[in-house]
Order: sequence, then C-alpha cells, then structure tokens
Amino acid sequence: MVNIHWYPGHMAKTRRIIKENLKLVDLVLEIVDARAPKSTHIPDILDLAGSKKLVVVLNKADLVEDEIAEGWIKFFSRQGMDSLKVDSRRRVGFKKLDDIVKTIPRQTGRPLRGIVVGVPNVGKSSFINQIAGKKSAKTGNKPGITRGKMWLKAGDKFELLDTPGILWPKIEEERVGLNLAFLGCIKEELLDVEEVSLRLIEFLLKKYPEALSNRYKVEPTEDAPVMLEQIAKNRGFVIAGGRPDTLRAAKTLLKEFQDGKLGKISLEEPEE
Ligand SMILES: Nc1nc2c(ncn2[C@@H]2O[C@H](COP(=O)(O)OP(=O)(O)OP(=O)(O)O)[C@@H](O)[C@H]2O)c(=O)[nH]1
Ligand SMILES: [Mg+2]
Repeated sequence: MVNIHWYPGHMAKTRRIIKENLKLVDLVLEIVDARAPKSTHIPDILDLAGSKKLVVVLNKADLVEDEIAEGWIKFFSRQGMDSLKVDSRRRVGFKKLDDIVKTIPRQTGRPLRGIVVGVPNVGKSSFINQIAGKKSAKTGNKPGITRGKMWLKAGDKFELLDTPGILWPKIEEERVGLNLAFLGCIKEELLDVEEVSLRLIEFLLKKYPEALSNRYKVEPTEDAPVMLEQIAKNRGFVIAGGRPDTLRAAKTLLKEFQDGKLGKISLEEPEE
C-alpha cells in the first residue's frame, strides 16, 4: 500500500556524498527517530560506514517513554553499536556524546570530523545545530529540507558534515514503510495520505487510544474511518455539502503526530 516511487538520482547523489567524504571523517553519526529506531535505521549503514566508527543517535527522545529509549540503547549495544538518546529541540542528552567522542582517535592538528546521516526528517540538521550552538543548518518539519552537503563548525573541536536524508529503493516490509510514512520521512505527495492516516489511527486505537481521545475529544471506536470523520468534525473541517473533510483531517493528524502533539508514542519496541 505504501507504493512509492523514489527519486533514485537524488538518493544516489547523497550516497555518493557519503562515500566521497568518508575518508575525511573520524566517525559516522546515524540519526534515527526514537519512535521507530529500527524502521528509520539505514539497512546497509554498516557497509556505508566502512571502517569508521558508527554512533547511533536516537533523536526526538522527548517523544517516547524513557524506558523504551533505554531499551533501544541496550538493543544497539548488543549489536556492538554505541548509541545515545537526545532531544535536539531542547538540547537534552548531549553530554553523553562528549563522552563517546573523547574515546575516538583523531589526527592531531585538526578538529574531530563527523558525517551525519539518516533518513529524511529525523532531525539531522537540528542535531547539528545543537552541537554548533547556533542555527547554522536549515531545518523544517517535512522531508527534503537539506539539499546538498554542508560542513559546519561546532566549536573549534568538532566539524560536522550535514547530508540530505536517504531512503532505499525498495521498502520490503509494509510495517517499515508505514512507520516511515507516519514519521514524515516520505514526501506527502508520494503517499495516499488518507490511507496512511487510517493505518495510524488503527495503530493508535490498539496501543494508545487515549492519545486520540484526549487530543480530538472523540470516542474511541473500532472503526478508523469513523474516527477520521470525527476528527474532521472536531476541527470543523467540512467540504461542500457539509460532509467532513477527511483529507484535511488526515493531513492534520499526521502533522500533529509528527510534531509530538499526541504525546509520547513508540511505534516499535526493542523486543519486537
Ligand atoms: N520533538 C522533537 N522534534 C525535533 C527534534 N529534532 C528535530 N525535530 C523536528 O523535526 C523536524 C525535522 O528536523 P530537521 O533537523 O530539519 O531534520 P533533517 O533530518 O535534517 O531533515 P532533512 O534535511 O529533510 O532530511 C523539525 O520540525 C524539527 O524541529 C527533537 O529532538 N525533538
Ligand atoms: Mg536536514
């Protein structure tokens, strides 16, 4: 159902940027969304990172339960990867990065260099801005904000290369495709937004029913299309003839979920 046609040229270009710049860096920072760290983890990241140290950054950790984020850190550690959880909106969790970075060998006479990679919209540029201590890289709550590579100085000890988000040509598992769609990693124009929102409602009804009823003052029912209509009514979204504007409701729900307005929600758990 998440039948998507990528822009292979654009994705290939970013992979080329990563490969070409790898020799210049001391570490690779992979940013994932803490709400779905597996679905937003680049499947061939270890190949891509080659011999460079890989650190997995669980970003948007403010939007998941603490225990679950901790579970993910253990999960990545069992796979031999260092990871940390951060909130790049409010600069939380960055101390651990200092500790990890201290252990990485670097060439003398120049700052430590890292390349920041990840799927679209996970917060790569926001993360870099927190380290750089200013708004250097452009950010925004939709995929495809960063267009080309960009080196940013973070103090005089750290240099980071921002890159555009990458995805892979074919998403095999439907659950992964849906999670990427829920989290805004896939351009809205490429999706059946109403269908995606119905699948998000189904998930929320099962795992976080109160998140929907609290935000939209709707009665949880078993029926996702009915819920979407109720959301439209709650917001006063109507189209000609007085029918509920479910497309507008779908877009609103997805945007608000992505922005964390429905509270702390994990789309997947480490045991799964
Ligand atoms: N709640 C929360 N929101 C965040 C966090 N980090 C980033 N965001 C928001 O997520 C959205 C995407 O952030 P960007 O930094 O532009 O993401 P990106 O990975 O650089 O995106 P592309 O360049 O498009 O691939 C923005 O609306 C940010 O404000 C975080 O830790 N917590
Ligand atoms: Mg960016």
